[in-house]
Amino acid sequence: MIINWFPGHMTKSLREMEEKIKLVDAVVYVLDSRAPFSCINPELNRISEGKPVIYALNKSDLVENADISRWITKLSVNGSTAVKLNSTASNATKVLADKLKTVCAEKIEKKKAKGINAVIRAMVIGVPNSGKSTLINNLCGKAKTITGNKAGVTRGQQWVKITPQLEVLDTPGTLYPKLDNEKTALNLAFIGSIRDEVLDVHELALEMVKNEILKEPIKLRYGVEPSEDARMTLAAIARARGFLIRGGEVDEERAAYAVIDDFRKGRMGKIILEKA
Ligand SMILES: Nc1nc2c(ncn2[C@@H]2O[C@H](COP(=O)(O)OP(=O)(O)OP(=O)(O)O)[C@@H](O)[C@H]2O)c(=O)[nH]1
Ligand SMILES: [Mg+2]
Repeated sequence: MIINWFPGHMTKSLREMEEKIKLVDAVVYVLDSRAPFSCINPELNRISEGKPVIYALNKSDLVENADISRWITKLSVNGSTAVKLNSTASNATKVLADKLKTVCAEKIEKKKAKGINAVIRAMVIGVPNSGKSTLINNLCGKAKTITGNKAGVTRGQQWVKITPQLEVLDTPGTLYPKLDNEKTALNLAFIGSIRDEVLDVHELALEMVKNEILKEPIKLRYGVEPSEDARMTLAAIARARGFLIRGGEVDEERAAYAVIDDFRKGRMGKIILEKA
């Protein structure tokens, strides 16, 4: 499957992030817990270099706790830390606000010695649809940023004041321009980080039903044994779901949308595509 996945506007987004990085004390690097490795890209690493990084393993509600714990250990190296988050749960991001204070403790203490309350500024970065804007809304307890269940919702940067002592910068989701690893591209497409408009939904669903990790969950969800022939599997899913078109033919397209949506919404169970 060929994925044309780097829209031109991302170059501009990356450049704008590079300009603002000087102004921030820390970086919150938001990863989708279902595919943390694919969410880490060299461009974002380069931009955050030299700043304390807190990895936010977001959408943790969609994977098993044990898998998250292993990723937290793996990512907590070289001065970086990691926290487990479900940004859709109320007050779930307090742990992140506390971590920001910890990594900026030196600045806070220095200002305090001068009788000033430090203002901590953090840039929130990550691939599209990883939940950056939702996380920010959770931090401030208000819908200050626009969120949406698709890639590319945030179009420009936006500062959000969380408290008088904490400000965060929302950024548009960005990908890596030169990605030649098909597995990473597919994982990003599975989790909804690549705009569906540039993907062939039917082909994407075929890739899903072929995926080793998804075989068992597909069997459990649809009562269909994935076969060697991905189209046959998709047709069997359509039949099992009663997705038929006139003449009794199976509606593969509808099955394709269902498979993708079921995975993304966690209806196939807690699935991690990349273990630590
Ligand atoms: N299950 C679950 N869904 C989440 C979580 N965080 C965000 N979402 C959902 O993920 C989708 C994308 O959220 P956004 O906050 O718009 O993502 P974003 O990273 O800002 O996306 P871009 O602006 O496109 O880069 C929305 O449907 C959110 O409700 C989470 O922790 N768990
Ligand atoms: Mg956003």
